[in-house]
Amino acid sequence: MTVAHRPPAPRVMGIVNVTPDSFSDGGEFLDPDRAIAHGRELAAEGADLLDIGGESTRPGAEAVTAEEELARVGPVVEALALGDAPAVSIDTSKLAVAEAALSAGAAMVNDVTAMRAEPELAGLCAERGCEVVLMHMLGDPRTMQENPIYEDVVDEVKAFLAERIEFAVAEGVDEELIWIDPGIGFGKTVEHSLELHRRLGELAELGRPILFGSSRKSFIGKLTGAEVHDRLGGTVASNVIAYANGARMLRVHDVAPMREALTVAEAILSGDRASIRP
Ligand code: HH2
Repeated sequence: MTVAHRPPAPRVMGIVNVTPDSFSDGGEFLDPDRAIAHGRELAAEGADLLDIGGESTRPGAEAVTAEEELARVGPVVEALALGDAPAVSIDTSKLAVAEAALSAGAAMVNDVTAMRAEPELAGLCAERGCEVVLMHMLGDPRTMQENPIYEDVVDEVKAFLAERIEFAVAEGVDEELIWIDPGIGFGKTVEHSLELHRRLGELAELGRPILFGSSRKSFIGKLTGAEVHDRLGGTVASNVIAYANGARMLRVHDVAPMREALTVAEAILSGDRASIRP
């Protein structure tokens, strides 16, 4: 068999939502002890990073204050960033939340607004030398899914991310620490989401690794008819395709099945016999 290409092993980011209203697991882990236990479970399942968030970004979600967000995520970040557990990422757009999380040991700031909500976040990340995720979103979480229109979704996402990389670097962020993300579900129709999967490789031309977050999202339900808790098969298909097309980190709720699928996908794509068990 010819080896088509040999992509480096992807990282898996496990989602820990400390919120009452996240679209798929709202309220399940609002209690800090449950969130911490969930993070440890995802770590045991093979997560390379844990992405901890205290504000839902689902369409129509209520905004929360920095105080409230910090009260939710603070104890969870502190507990999960200890010891040799996976690295912790803080999913926030707020300077105060990011600052506290980084001080408590977080190694990455994942900002769905790509530092547009609070541009000072860039200076903080530069100073702390943390990894940064810049994500594309059209509009804001309240209205983004109403009627997103693009002439060419991939070209526009790419141009946006190029501009945000330039901004972050101008503010002192080390370019080598930046991840980019097409923002599946953030101002995208089903067709836009599918096209972003197919043409993901074009975003890699920006020279930064791609983080991909499609876990349980509505485009899967619109294709399969499955309710939010029943979208694992669709999630796995989406993420395996994203990996084959260039994604280097996959943000998912269900870490164990994703790891299993990636082990097989990686073996197929690389043609490497080393992963075959005796
Ligand atoms: N998606 C969500 C939240 N944060 N961050 C990145 N970088 N990429 C994403 O695709 C992404 C993200 C939404 O998913 P979830 O956290 O499960 O839901 P909610 O925002 O309702 O808490």
